[in-house]
Amino acid sequence: MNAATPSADASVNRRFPDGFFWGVATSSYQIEGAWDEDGKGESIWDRYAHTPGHVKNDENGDIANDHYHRYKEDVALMKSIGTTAYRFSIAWPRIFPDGTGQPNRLGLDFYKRLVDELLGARIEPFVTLYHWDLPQALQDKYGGWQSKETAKAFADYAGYVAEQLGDRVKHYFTINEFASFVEGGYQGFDVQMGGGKTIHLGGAPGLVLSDSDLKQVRHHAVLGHGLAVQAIRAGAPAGTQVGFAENMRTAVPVIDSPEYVQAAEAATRDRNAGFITVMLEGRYPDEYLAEAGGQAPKFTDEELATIGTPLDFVGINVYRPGSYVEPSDKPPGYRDIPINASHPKMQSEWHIFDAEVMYWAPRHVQALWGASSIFITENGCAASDVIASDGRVYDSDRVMFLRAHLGQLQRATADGVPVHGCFVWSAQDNFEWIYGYGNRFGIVYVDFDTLERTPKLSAKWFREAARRNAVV
Ligand code: GBH
Repeated sequence: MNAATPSADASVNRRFPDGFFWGVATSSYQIEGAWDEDGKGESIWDRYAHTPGHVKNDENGDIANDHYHRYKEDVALMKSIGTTAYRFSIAWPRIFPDGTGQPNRLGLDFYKRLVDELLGARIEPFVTLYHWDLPQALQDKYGGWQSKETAKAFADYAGYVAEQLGDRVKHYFTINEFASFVEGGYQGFDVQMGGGKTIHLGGAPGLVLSDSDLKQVRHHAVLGHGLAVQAIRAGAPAGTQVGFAENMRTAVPVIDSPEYVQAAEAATRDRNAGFITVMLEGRYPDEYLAEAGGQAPKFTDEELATIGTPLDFVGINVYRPGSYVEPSDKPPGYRDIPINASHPKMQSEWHIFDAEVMYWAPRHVQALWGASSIFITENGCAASDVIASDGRVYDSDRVMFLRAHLGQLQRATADGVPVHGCFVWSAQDNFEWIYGYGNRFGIVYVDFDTLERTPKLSAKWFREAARRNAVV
């Protein structure tokens, strides 16, 4: 063998740091089913999906993957594909059917059973407290996140869960994807695609508020996060770690040079002003308030201090670049470049493809906010998966997607960005919100007639990567 021969063993130079978590993720409404069992209250997604015309083919999460009854099989499956961490969400209306008041013991018991099963399989549980299934009662009573009362109720619920599960769960995410449920649920929002095209997305509760009202909803959501962080710390044992999981709008620099990187960082800070930036800086950027003018959210200094409560880690969902930027002589010092019409994309209509985002997103988080611990709380893609005649599912495009993204993530860790784990979305195909069951994100295939689970080719890839703690 001469010096120019490449190493045959990826684990030599494409390894992740020791102790890196190889995770998969899901959320309650998307997989549990059992929508009205054991005393569970109605959620806004139950109501929204039960109303015709909202979800493709009028599908809903009534049964979904029936994970509520099949969780043991699902944990065993996760173990068999080498998973070392599982990020799942708790359905608030299972714990407090009316949003507040008396807790429902049966709902809590389900999560205790699930967590015990995970710990028995040596899979670390990571709990998300809010993945969009708000108790309908709080929507009816307060207009949901339009009121501070919902933020307070969220903190009470979060504190209660942390107290009840504190002996076995060490990591909590308060809220998943603020932008998605706030902008999507209370106004609807446009996503930039190639060739100047945009698409419009929405979700429960399906309201269309004014810009100023929307900014107030955003404020209540981050306030709910901050109050929940404090309630979790008050209720859980010392050493419990808390953060959020946000789909950061990441600006990717066109060129890897200091001016471009600086422009991309500035753009990322601005684009996330109402969520990540205020949570990590404890204040709204001046430009955000100036731009909003009379429509700025109303807040107190005390609320800002709560929103900015220091966190143990930063969680980001990474799917695609939000934009590409280059430096500009004019304020704000950067400009978006158009995305080409032929830009590659994955199956979901919003999903443009560029794995570089997996390098820049955590690197921006470290550079902008000095985060000392970062988790990639979601990364993955939908694909046109089918069971082949030999019974297998050949999702070659998902293998490409994951390998490319994890390659960029490994590059980030090699550059000293403190990423401590990555959760593939998703552990299995599931209910993809307004797209129903059409968009399959799983590394495990689910037949939604028989509910049979079949690991895909990507699960085999994941297992080998996890085993070697490296990009393979
Ligand atoms: C996440 O949402 C959700 O957490 C999860 O429940 C869902 O199943 C999964 O991803 C797959 O969709 O702002 O540039 O990223 C993602 C929902 C977030 C997708 C906003 C579209 C807009 C493009 N959406 N995104 S961008």
